[in-house]
Order: sequence, then structure tokens, then C-alpha cells
Amino acid sequence: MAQVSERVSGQQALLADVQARGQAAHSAGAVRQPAIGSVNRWVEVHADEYADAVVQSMAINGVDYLFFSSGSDIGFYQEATVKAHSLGRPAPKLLNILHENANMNGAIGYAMVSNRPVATAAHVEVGTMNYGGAIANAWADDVPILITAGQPPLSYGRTRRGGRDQNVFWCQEHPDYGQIVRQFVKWDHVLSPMDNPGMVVTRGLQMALAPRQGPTYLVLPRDVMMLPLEGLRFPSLAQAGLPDAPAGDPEALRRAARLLVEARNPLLITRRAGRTAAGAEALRRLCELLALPVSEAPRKERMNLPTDHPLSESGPAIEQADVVFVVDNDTPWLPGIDDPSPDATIIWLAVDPIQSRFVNYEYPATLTLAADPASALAAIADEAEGMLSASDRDRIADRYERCRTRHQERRESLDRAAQAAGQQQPIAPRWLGYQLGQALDDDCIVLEDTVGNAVNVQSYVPSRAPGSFFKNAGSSGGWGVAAGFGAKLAAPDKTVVVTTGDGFFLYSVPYAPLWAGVKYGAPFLTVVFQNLAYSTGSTSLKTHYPEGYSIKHSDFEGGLIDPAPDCAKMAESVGAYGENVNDPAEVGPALQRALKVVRDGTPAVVAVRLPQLMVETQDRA
Ligand SMILES: Cc1ncc(C[n+]2csc(CCOP(=O)(O)OP(=O)(O)O)c2C)c(N)n1
Repeated sequence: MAQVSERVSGQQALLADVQARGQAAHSAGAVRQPAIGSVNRWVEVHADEYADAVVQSMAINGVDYLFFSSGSDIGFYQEATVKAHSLGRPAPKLLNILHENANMNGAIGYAMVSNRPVATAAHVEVGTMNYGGAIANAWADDVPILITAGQPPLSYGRTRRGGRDQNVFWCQEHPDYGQIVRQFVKWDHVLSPMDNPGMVVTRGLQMALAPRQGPTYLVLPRDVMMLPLEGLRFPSLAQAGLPDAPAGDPEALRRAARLLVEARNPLLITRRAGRTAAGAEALRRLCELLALPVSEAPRKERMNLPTDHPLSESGPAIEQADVVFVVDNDTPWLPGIDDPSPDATIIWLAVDPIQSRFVNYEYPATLTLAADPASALAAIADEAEGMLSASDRDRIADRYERCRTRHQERRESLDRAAQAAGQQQPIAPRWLGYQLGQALDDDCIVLEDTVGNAVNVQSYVPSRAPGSFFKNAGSSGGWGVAAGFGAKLAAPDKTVVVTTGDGFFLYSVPYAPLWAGVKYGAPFLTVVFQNLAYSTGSTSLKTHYPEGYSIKHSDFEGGLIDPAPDCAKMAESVGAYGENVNDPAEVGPALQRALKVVRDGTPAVVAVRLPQLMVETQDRA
């Protein structure tokens, strides 16, 4: 039956780690309260105030980094983390991030690449709001982040440590902090003096890590965080437990296997089957067994099938497929625009295949499998193996060969098109995609944050190993640069490369993650596809108002980023390396120079000037 997936064993590895950290932190004699019932088995820590317990609970529960953006209400974090480290107690490393939006996007990048939980800290309601759209990114990508924010103290002046001593505290008070983010988190809570602060952190992380994973929000009033303690016992994740993703109904998995074995012209569509290494491996095995071609267009969000695999992008058009197998993809086609045939059999597989977070969902389904994709794909492959007749195997082998030919033809045609565009001035977008593909090797992790140029990245930049490619599932622009910083923290031995348009580069408050990359020795390369426009305000506008007033009379006012900001100087201003590239012959050498700088320890930005959208023709792969 279902094999144990890496995501599941990842949970178990995390629990084993938590168990070990709890034991290491355990210190007898620090607690005065009587041990009642199961309390006897809880982790026990030294803690002089609530904040000490909060940071120790984070670390014991597997949080290594606290992405922190300053505020008068959250100084307790600075004190508690350094105090813990000075006294040899567990605590996450506090990272000073100069803007909350970069803080959250950095935490997302870290969690995506490490497959570990992470925590953030920001100043009251305004810091929470500055996390901004990045919270929606965490929600959309199921990222296990314990988001925290301070809250102004309620204690009357001079009556308690941390009490009201600034005018600003009155205007920061609101009836319901959780309401700010409740549509984007799985759980939220305001820490009260009655709470066990260690247990509350465990609960916030347990909720974040339980499938379907996602962010949680914990609000920490300053005076509560400064309340005294004399040690504390609390359950860690290892004691509270963490559920695995469902393995799926064996009968339904068998039915899926039968439908796929009998398919004549199948197509598998995925974005995130490779969210874990086990998922990518199970996908490859099933696809090879049944010659299932895989489509990741128009966007993939993880490395699923290696880009050089014969089954990659070598399948039929969706309307030609008789069986469409949708694996971890919330919108595999646009209803009413590029639907599959009404006669097609449609199988859905995801932890939450009906996308219960969406309000409307009009996609048809023949079979809906609610299961961890890694274990379910492995189980379907096991079942299918036993069903295949000799004639099935011959038919499937023929299909495999047809896919191999189509894959090869597509690759050659893409490469020819790029080489033919190699002399164009301004630089052709596909030439940049192609040159980037040539420059990167299997040592690289790519974080892809382009919009209009996604096709040029996805077509030319190879990703072969699990965990080597990430794209934001959310829609809040400006994720990439900060996520690159977080990714490098998670994978210090890898070369991290971010691809972004100029619009989202600027949205990413790039100085913040680049500065952090310099300060914390976490170098990464950012490649800017600089087309001096937002596709939303230029190509999109033209689609909807081709003869409109804006286009005729204002030259796309609101849609262009012209004059061009100097991205290289922005990088240099915080101690990173920057290059602007205008010559097509310089694209490859500039990328190589920047990669060397990054590998030598300094973050780098290469901004490549492309034809301006709408003013010159966009090159499509
Ligand atoms: C926070 C946020 N604000 C606005 C948008 C709307 N939006 C979607 S794509 C886009 C343009 C992105 O520009 P750029 O990164 O240069 O990409 P390109 O123009 O090359 O497609 C904008 C503004 C968004 N996704 N996120």
C-alpha cells in the first residue's frame, strides 16, 4: 500500500528533532508549580518571564529563525533571545529585517526550502499590516509560519513592568487584532496572563504544521510578555503530536490506477507534486510506468518532473486528453477558456482537492482523492503495476516514444528560437532565459517571481533535482528577493538565484533582503527582467482597451516604469554587487561574474534591459 512520503517522514524527523531539543532543554528544579497528571511528561525550561518561555518553546519546537522587524512593543524578543543564547538555553536566531513585507517573504522562502517551521515578529497592528500581501502568499502556499506581532500594554503606568509609558499605545489598541489577518491564517490568539506561554507557542506551531499546513497568528502584549515566571513546563510538539497527511482511500486509489492504466491519451497537470522529494520521486515513477506526460504550464510552483525528462511538456493539448489527472494544482485550466473535453475523465489529487479555502470552485471531477500526493502517487503506481497486461505495456511503450520525440522537438525548437534572438537589441527576453539556463547548474535553487516572462524562465531554466525550483503560489508581488534571502539561510551550500520582473523587484523592497543578505552572510543572485513596465498596466490594459483613451492619450500612464530605476545602484547602496546589462553578448558573462561574486559571499543583482512592454514587441517562448 501507500509508501511513507517524505513529507510524512519529514514530520516525523521534525518530531524526533523536537524530542531531542526538549530533552536538552529539560532542567529539573526550576519549577515550583506542582506537576499534575500529564504535566509530568512535559518539557521543563528555565524562564524568568513569559518572553523567555516563548522563545524557548519556539526553538524546542524546531524554529531556528525569528524574522524580526523592530518595535517598542517587541523589545522582549531582543532581550529573551540574546539572554537565552548567553545562558546556553534554546532560542531561535533573531534576524533584523528592515521591512515587514520582506520579513514575511523571507520567512516563506526559508520554510519552503527547509521544510521546517519558522516564526516572524512585527510591531503591533501596523507591523502586521506591513507584512501585507506576503501573509496572503503564506496562506496560498500552505507555509507553516508562526506569525507574531506585539500589542500595546494595558497595564496602568508604573503599576507593572512593560506597562503604558508612551502616548502611541492608545492609538494602537483595537478590539480585535486577529481580524486583521483572520482570512489568511488557520488559527489566531492573543496571549493572556492566564495562558501557559510555552504551550500557546506549541499550539500555534501544531496548527501551522498540521496538514493542510499554513500560517498562524499570535499576538503578544508587551506587559504580558514581561510577566514573571519561575520556570515553566509545557508540552512540546513531540508530546502534543502532529498528524500526518491522509494516505487516501485504498479503493479510490485503485480506481484511479485503473482509469490511468486504461487511458489512451492521458495528461497529468501539476504545480506542486514535487513539494517534497518523495512527491517528485513518486510522480516520476508513476509517469514512467504509465507514460503519463506532465504539463506544468502555465506555471509550476516546484520542481516536479525534471525539465529534461521525455515526459515533460510532451503531452496532448488538454482538450485532446481522455484522462486528465490533476495533482496538487488548484486551477489547472481556465473554465470557459481552455477546458478539457466534456467527455474526459478527470481525477483530482491533493490534500485538499476541492480547495476548501476558495469561495467558488466550478471544476468538474470524476474522482476526487484527498491524500498526500507523495504517498497516493506511490500507491497508485503500486496498484497499476499489478494491473498492466502485456498489451498495456506495449501501448504505453509506444506512447512513451511519441512523448520522447515531442519533448526533443520542443526543446530543439526553443533553443533555435533563443539562438536566433541572440543578437537582438534591446535584449530579447528569451535570450536572457536561455543564457540563464546555460549559466545555472544542478547546484542552484531557483526562486521564480516573474510574471510576463515566466514562460521564458520556465522554458529555458532547467530544474532537475527535487527542491531546486520554487514559485510563489500567492499573488502578492515582490516575494522573490526576500524569499531568496530566506532560501539561502535554509540551503547555505546551494547557489540561490531569484528571477523577477522590474515591477516585482521594486515591490520587494529590495534593499531589505539585500541588506540582510550582506549582514548575515547569505548571498544570492537576483536577475531582473527589466522591461520598464508592469504587464498589468501595459499588455493587460491593451487587451481590455485596445482603442482606449489611456493608450491613445496617455502613453500607458500607470503602467510604465520609465525612466528606469538603476537596479545595480540600489544593490550597491546596501553593499551588494550590481550590474546593468544592455548588450546581448554581455548577458552570459555578466551572469557568470555575478555568480562568482555570490559564490564568494556577496549578494548580487543583474538587471537586464529588455524591450519595453507594448512599446516594443514582447518576445514569447
Ligand atoms: C502586491 C501586489 N500589487 C499589485 C499586483 C498586481 N500585479 C500583478 S502582475 C504586476 C506587474 C508586475 O510587473 P513586473 O514584475 O515588471 O512583471 P512584468 O511586467 O514583466 O510582467 C502587478 C502590478 C500584485 N500581484 N501584487
